[in-house]
Amino acid sequence: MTDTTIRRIHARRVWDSRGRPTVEAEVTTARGAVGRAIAPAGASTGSGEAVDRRDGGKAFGGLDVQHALGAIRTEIAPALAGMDAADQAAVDRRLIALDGTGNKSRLGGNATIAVSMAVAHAAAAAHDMPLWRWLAGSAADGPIVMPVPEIQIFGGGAHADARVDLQDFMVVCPAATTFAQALDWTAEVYRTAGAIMAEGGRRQGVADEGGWWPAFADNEEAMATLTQAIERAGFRAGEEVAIALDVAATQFGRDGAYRLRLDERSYDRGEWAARVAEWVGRYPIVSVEDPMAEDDPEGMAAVTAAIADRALVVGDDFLVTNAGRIQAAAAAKACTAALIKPNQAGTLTETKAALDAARAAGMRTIVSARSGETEDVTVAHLAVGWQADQLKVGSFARSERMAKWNEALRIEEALGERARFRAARVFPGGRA
Ligand code: 2PG
Ligand code: MG
Repeated sequence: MTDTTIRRIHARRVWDSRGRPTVEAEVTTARGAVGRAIAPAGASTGSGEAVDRRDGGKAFGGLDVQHALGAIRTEIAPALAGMDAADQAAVDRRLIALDGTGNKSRLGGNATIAVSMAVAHAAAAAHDMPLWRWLAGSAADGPIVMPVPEIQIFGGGAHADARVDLQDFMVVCPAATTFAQALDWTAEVYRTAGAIMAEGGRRQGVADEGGWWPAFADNEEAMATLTQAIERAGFRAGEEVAIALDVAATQFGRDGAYRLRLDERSYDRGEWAARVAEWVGRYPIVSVEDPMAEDDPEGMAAVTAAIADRALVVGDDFLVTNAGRIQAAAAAKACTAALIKPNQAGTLTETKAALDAARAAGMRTIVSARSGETEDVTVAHLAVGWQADQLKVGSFARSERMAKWNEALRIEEALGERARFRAARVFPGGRA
């Protein structure tokens, strides 16, 4: 038998893609297998997320993580020593009990997710398996469905100093037949979009996740320019390559009122839902994330009623990778897909429970990275191992993004003939 007993857990401070401190955990088993993982960090966070523990004070804008590292060293490491890394559920139960709060605020969600993911990596390493295979369990020997990549072309919102109000202008490739081909097509669209911006004298670098900086006169111009980029790159917009938006409306909506700074317009709930539906009608949009604020389930249900036959309605800040919230949203018909972010939940087991709840409710599932990322590629393995419908890790530039796309490419290659890619079925109206 492989010995997966946890012998040692080491915590170190490393740096994320925004140059901010973050938590890395390294788990070593009795036989010397090592698993390592790094906590990511969001910028547009939901209020129901697991809480990142940050030190405050002067250093690094108050964002240092010495307390979270201390929690791993003095509390988590001793509590998990001797436990079985292969029993993820038991490890995560211990983490949750040790924290004792509803939102990981005592130990820090950044401490718990780094440890939880590192434990999974250690168990996989002890079995001499890639993480996706360890997570897939007995399913690993059959056909494996690769996730559809959802890739940002223009950044915005909290990732671009609110230069435009909407956050992510992304593409998906419903007609691609492999994960690799979806990346090929996206590379052409990304490059073409950059060329269009340069022609207009509007190319001003990239936003936090690598998407082109959104130098637009209004929010809708981003959608029009993206449609133009898809077509000029040689694709049929909506069929071969389509648009996916993350509105991230919690950033500009409160109490049922929505204010677009750039457009200098305010909307009430009904008007805003109608505006979003109008965009879905006018542009080749097949997915809309957080169209309404996290405190507006009524608005989410209104948008879902209006567009669900044409586009996915995705909950991110609205659901915060929480199984209970996902069940409630399904009952209220408030969305049709769930974003799944490990650090919103704080442990891998809770992340998987959220994904299972979404799937059981008939929702689509999108495993997602954060705007603050690192070279850690765990999410690529989660998306494949759990056979999520989509993978969202930002744009097609900057190595903290490309590391994940490239890892998924390697996995698809390793799967060979066992890899399946059925992009069209993910979106409403797509073929099975
Ligand atoms: C989101 C993510 C990724 P953040 O809103 O979906 O784009 O952003 O990590 O800042 O929450
Ligand atoms: Mg989002």
